[in-house]
Amino acid sequence: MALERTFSIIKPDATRRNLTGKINAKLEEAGLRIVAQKRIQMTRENAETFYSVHKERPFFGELCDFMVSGPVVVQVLEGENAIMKNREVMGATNPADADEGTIRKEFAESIEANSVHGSDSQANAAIEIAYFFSGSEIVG
Ligand code: IDP
Repeated sequence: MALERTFSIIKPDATRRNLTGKINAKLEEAGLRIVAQKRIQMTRENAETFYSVHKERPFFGELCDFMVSGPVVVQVLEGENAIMKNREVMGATNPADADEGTIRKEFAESIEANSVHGSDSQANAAIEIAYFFSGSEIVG
């Protein structure tokens, strides 16, 4: 199996409720190593660029409003099959559909305010990591 890196965001609904540590514990318990992490305030431009794949969707404007509504924690996670593993520990997009024990089942407020983001492919992980981190900020 390949050692992979994936990009993760702890979203504003979770930072607002002071859940960064609890979410990080879930990630680490799943075997993911946090090799870069910083708390930032996204700009509107950051949010629109980050979610540009969804720009035609009806929820795009509200999603961008939500992503700039408070601080986020951006992270690089490393591990065997990190992309799939993180998607598993995150749970389904809609917390109503998420499995027991997942981050979204335990913490998400709604399909929009669903506490975490995780890259869905190697290509997107590389793009998303490079957008938020320089190479020297990632220490494996
Ligand atoms: P993912 O985060 O599980 O990969 P995506 O379909 O890529 O899910 O959607 C990106 C984000 O857009 C979701 O995490 C959620 O915050 C938001 N979102 C997705 N679907 C809806 C919706 O139907 N209404 C409102 N927000 C949504």
